[in-house]
Amino acid sequence: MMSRREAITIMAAMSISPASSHAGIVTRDMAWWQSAIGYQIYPASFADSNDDGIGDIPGIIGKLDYLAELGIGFIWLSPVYASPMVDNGYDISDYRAINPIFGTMADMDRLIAEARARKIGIVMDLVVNHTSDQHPWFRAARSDRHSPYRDYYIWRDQPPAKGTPADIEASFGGSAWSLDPQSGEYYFHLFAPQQPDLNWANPALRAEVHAMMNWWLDKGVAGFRMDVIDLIGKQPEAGIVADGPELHHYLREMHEATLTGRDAVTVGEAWSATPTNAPLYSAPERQEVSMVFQFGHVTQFWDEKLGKWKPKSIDWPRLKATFAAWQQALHGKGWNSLFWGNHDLPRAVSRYGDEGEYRVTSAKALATILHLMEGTPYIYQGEEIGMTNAGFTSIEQYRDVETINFHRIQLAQGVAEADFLAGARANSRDNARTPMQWSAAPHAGFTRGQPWIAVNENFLRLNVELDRADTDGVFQHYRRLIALRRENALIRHGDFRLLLADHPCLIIFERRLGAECLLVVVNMSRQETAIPTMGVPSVQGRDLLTGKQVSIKAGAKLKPYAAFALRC
Ligand code: TEU
Ligand code: CA
Repeated sequence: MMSRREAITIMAAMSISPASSHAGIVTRDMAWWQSAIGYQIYPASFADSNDDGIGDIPGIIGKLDYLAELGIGFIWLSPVYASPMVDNGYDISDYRAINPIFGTMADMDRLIAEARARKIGIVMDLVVNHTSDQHPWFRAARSDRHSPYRDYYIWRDQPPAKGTPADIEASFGGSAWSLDPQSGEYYFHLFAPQQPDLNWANPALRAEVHAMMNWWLDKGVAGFRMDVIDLIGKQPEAGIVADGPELHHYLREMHEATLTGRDAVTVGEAWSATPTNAPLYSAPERQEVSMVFQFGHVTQFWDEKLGKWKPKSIDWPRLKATFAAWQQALHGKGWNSLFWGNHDLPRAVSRYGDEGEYRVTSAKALATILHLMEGTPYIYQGEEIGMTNAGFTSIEQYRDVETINFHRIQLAQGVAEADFLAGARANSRDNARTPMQWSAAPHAGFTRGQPWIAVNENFLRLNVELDRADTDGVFQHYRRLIALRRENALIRHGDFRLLLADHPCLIIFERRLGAECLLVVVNMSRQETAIPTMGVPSVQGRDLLTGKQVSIKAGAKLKPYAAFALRC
């Protein structure tokens, strides 16, 4: 049988587009999600239709034309299910109901249909590592030790002794074991105490999850983003949290029970994934998930002790090496997801670019790097106009459970308020959760009520209306990148070679497919930077993004955050 790479090379040579081909091998080898772009919506902060200050599903429907204009293929919708909202919906109390603050099930059905009419799929957030403590399963479990639901969760009669394997810390601070006063035992939760972990060792629980997934797939959703999916194989008593021994068995079983015969996309969130174990998730023959979100490029710049609260500055040679390792590890073996940001991470332009003088050019440069690698690129809402970190200056402005918990914990440990706030300003999850800036109208056109979290003060000069009207703006650049990927098998499937690996600020790589070659040249610096005498081919031609003639050669000067893509 022909390998995927061979099939694609032949297609490229014959300029067959996957959509227009009917040959079995082509449709099988080029899944729709390998040429589509994902766009993440954080519903509470996207668009508010009824002026209660909270974004909602009708608000999203009202913006579908905007998303279609951008050219996206699917929306990853952060949770809209029934939830007490301790963790903004990542604590679900009913997987088959919509939280009334976001709308109704009829709104949801309309969103699926209206999106489909624009060739956009809806990818649901599948949060099944844990439920809310208000979920009927947990209510039943805690009310009666003999309930069949008791074993849907993880219990022990004593808190673990310090230093024993089960003595695990929760992601939002404190012990992962909390006492349930009702039943007198301790239950396990890797996140907030209101997010009890499900016991995946229980086959009845797994069957319930599969049934729920099928219910959504039958409704017409395009797939799932799987929240912290690398944690479901945990064995807390043995101290095993991520990447447990049963993980891949559960994923294959889930695929078999829900995805077989369907053309859905699945993307697993896997903080523990490495270039070595990532093919286990996404190798097509293993039938697990389409791809994973991995975080190597994120966590490598966290502090050993204080983690995200003390981020290190970006070291481009290290970051380039990480990207190259991932590109190589999955080429022809699995599939990469590509992202700079999401609802848990700081804004891309603030973290990796320049949110000041070079905001627009650096946002475009970052987009060029990401969108011209192999994989499925994801855009986090607002990234397409270069939105920046929140800029909050006091703890009262924050809403996120993680930030608020760590504020309390770290201050109790002697961290100074100002130091904590500096860390939060750089890395709190709320940086990415301020409302979408649509226009210069009050509250950035997000709501006519009082927004649940403050709008970034820069909305008067940074909003969709202004940016979209500018041909040199961020939005139009994303549009062009998306179109370019659609038109070029080389961008979707070419191999990747990093040049000038050690250069401190030039990001230069080549993509090749058959006889085709693309050279990407980016200067991630505030300084004008000359191309060194060795290591970069001399190439002249038209920049595929601006149409301008450029000449890449030794000594050529690149302006701050200049970014080009040309055929070589
Ligand atoms: O995030 C997983 C997760 O580990 C993060 O909480 C991470 O520790 C933190 O953001 C680092 O900054 C997923 C969801 O994306 C997140 O929003 C949820 O809070 C979490 O799972 C629990 O469901
Ligand atoms: Ca609303």
